Amino acid sequence: MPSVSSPLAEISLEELEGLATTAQYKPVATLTQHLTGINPKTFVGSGKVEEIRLAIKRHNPEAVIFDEELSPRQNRELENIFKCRVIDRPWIILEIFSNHARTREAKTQVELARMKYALPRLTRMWGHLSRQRGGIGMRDVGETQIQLDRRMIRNQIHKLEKKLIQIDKEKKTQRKNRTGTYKVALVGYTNAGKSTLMNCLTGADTLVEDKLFATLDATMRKIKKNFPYPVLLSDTVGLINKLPHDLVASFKSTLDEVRSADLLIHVVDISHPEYIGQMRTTDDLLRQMDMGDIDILIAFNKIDALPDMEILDHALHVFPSSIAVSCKTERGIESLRREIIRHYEKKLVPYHLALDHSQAILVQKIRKFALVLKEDYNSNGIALDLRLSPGAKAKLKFILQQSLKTAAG
Ligand SMILES: Nc1nc2c(ncn2[C@@H]2O[C@H](COP(=O)(O)OP(=O)(O)OP(=O)(O)O)[C@@H](O)[C@H]2O)c(=O)[nH]1
Ligand SMILES: [Mg+2]
Repeated sequence: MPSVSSPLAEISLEELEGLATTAQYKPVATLTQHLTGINPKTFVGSGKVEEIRLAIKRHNPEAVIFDEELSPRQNRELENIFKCRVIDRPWIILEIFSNHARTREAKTQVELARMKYALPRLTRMWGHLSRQRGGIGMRDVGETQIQLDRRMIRNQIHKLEKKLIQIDKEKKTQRKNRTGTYKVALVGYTNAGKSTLMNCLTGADTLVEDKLFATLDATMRKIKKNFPYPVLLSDTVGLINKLPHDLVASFKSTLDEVRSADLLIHVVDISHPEYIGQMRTTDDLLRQMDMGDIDILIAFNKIDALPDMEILDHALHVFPSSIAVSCKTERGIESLRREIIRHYEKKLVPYHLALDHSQAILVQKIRKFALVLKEDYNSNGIALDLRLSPGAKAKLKFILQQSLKTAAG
């Protein structure tokens, strides 16, 4: 696993080992190099290439994994020299995503990202496309086969893109039905504890695992318990440094749901030595996915695992409106709940509504998505004092129109 050597690179390499293990590779040797410039042909310098070649001879590994994205040319060149499969960090991430995807949407998106990534990288070494080992097989095949495979991949990309457009349409319809409810999304670096927090807040049983990318599909739960208003909470895919570009593009659509959220809770594993870097990566990716403008509440999680409370004091000082929690001991969860409610109430606007007596049945419906402060039944009808979220206004309008239609019909 060659990488650029520096303290940051060490942490990145550790993370790469985690990724490789999750993808079911067993690391046998790690090599680093302090690069002053990138070699356009082989990424690392010729001395390091030789060193890796010798390590391959000694360990006979299944693959050599680079912690950086290699260009298709570098990938090809290195495989020719090493006579061994060469993989880079984005590909490992794609392999993991491919193994963990469960829903039709996630599977389609990952497959599309993988195809786009593989297309310029097909080599004799990688052989033709099969489903083995997360996708690209190892058979040594000729140029004609590669040409055939390229054509097959292009067709496949086209089909997958069409399928995604269809899935997207279906999801838009589902989303329309959800306007009006306050939406909160949990975002953050992989393994930060998003799914655990989701379970803590909702009492749900979402998959929690001490591995990278346990969650791939956005799960949603309506929470009523301990909240004065219904809140729709979604758990999302974890983010990571050097996420493949095609995957970011693909997941932009999965995260459509998140893009329409009223509030993002950025879950941070404060017990991780690189938590600041992880926060930065998350912020950058949120911006790339057009989510930089949504209100954010930072939740510093895993405070029970902190070796030194000064770390937390410092973080709370730098990010003053953040909340410290531990999903394990439930410390701080109540404060987080209150903070979510405070954010919600900040967004509510006063609204006065006059209804006919014949529309009395609507009051119950309105109560489900709006705060009813006062209801006055008088000879003219029903006067309501409401507090509405911006999304709830659209919902109210819809309900009133429906009621008028029914009355007219
Ligand atoms: N000590 C401690 N561990 C925690 C806490 N919260 C979560 N964990 C552990 O952290 C690991 C990751 O938790 P998840 O909830 O799966 O993390 P995630 O952010 O959903 O991860 P991905 O879905 O992979 O992005 C699990 O082993 C959890 O048990 C906490 O407050 N304290
Ligand atoms: Mg998760």
